[in-house]
Amino acid sequence: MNDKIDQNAVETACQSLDDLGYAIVPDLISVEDARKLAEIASASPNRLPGHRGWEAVVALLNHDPAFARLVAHPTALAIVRRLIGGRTIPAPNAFAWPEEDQIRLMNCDALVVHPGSESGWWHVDPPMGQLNPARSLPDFPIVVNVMWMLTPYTKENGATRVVPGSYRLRRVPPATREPLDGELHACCGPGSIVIIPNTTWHVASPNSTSEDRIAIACAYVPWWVNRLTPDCYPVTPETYEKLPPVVQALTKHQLNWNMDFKNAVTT
Ligand SMILES: O=C(O)CCC(=O)C(=O)O
Repeated sequence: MNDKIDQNAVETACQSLDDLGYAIVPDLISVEDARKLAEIASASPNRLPGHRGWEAVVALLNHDPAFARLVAHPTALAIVRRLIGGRTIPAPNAFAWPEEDQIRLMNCDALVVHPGSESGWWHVDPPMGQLNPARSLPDFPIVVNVMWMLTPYTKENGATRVVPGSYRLRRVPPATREPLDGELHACCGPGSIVIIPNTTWHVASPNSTSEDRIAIACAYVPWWVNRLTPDCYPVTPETYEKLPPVVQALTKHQLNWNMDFKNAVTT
């Protein structure tokens, strides 16, 4: 599969991220390809439960290298680089990190909302919620979550909700599962992506339909972050050997991660 960069989509998404703090890019892969990937993800046994009815299917690259296509999609990577890649041109007093190593993959997991699930809690992704709450959050993201919709994303089946503009508030949302003023559902079709930097307030919604809602979350960090939480699962050396070069470049740091979790995993 040779996915091409869509420069117009990159510009439109970056404008939306600037204005609203999130972006939707429709139809980056076909509905049929999305359906096949949903089937593969659903067959993986590596699961971590979250709130009732929600679970993460973790370390998908180890389950099947087919997910490398999503991790490496050039349109998604171009948007992520703009958000967290940093400078590309050196200055006399500031070097530029090599462009090909500016971003790295933290994890590639499926996020499944089962029928009858409850709402999640409003949050911003780590490490924002773990920073000193007496201080303002940074005004730049440290993690960018690119969520690939493999099923439709609707109000009824648990589309992620966001509060547009919340990244300007530079604080963690209230600890609630209730609707927040200004919230909206990030609705779109299978094969689309929703991009949520970890400065934007968001939450998983309840699923009142009879089918799973399935997304693949590819979370990226800048080169200066290695492992964000101890329970990020690394690609195995065997998986690494099978990955295309662009995904090897995004995951090579994971080869140094151990699996020796000393604390309860975070979900
Ligand atoms: O599954 C969802 O809709 C949201 C997931 C989420 O909040 C997260 O991955 O941080």
